[in-house]
Amino acid sequence: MKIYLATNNKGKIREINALFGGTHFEFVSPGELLKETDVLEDGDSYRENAYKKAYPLHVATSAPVVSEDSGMEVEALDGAPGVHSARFANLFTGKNSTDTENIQKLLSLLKEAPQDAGSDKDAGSGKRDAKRAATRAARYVSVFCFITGGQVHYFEGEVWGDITETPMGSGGFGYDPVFIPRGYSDTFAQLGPTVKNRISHRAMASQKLKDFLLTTWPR
Ligand code: ITT
Repeated sequence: MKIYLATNNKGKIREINALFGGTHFEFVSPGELLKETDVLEDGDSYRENAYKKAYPLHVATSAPVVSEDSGMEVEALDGAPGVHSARFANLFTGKNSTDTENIQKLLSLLKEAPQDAGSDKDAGSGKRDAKRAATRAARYVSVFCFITGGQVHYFEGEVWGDITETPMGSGGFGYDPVFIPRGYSDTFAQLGPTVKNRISHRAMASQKLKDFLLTTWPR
């Protein structure tokens, strides 16, 4: 069964179809239709932005539509870039920015942030908390929006990790070359799609969507 996926991001389409491998669902790009229903992703939350992407396409086609909004939240940057992850390097112009530009901006803002979270001897002195607040800990967040027959459903996932000091690896997309998921010592870009699609924020959220779709439209 084909379902529209309201996105311009080829990396997302590839990953989401891989995550639904073995099911009877295939996510297809709406192509030109998406241009006609193009929206400003200016919401304050992933849910809001995901809804803004899916709703106009649902109205235009009357068909079921899935969209996804995602981002990277870094502790030392108070949760930035968050919903602004895709255009982080061009925040004030609103123009699209490349993955390389976004990564460069993130790394330069993090130059002063230490890797460690403080030692036990700092406990109680306030030093450890200060250090922890300035760590390179980060999480990826993914929120799917699914609209069918005017009903809206959301599915969320996250994965925690740390931001590296330099980019490593060539797989994936976006911030993958600088994100090491917890429990691993390589970036998502080095680990490759098999590992990423098992533990990522998108994998967690899409599992929930998958359960819902399989119940709604069993094979
Ligand atoms: P659409 O809005 O067309 O879906 P987009 O790339 O603009 O595509 P978002 O608005 O959801 O998507 O922005 C998410 C950004 O967060 C994305 O461009 C990456 O920079 C980053 N990101 C999200 N998930 C990621 C992942 O799995 N790997 C790397 N970067 C990711």
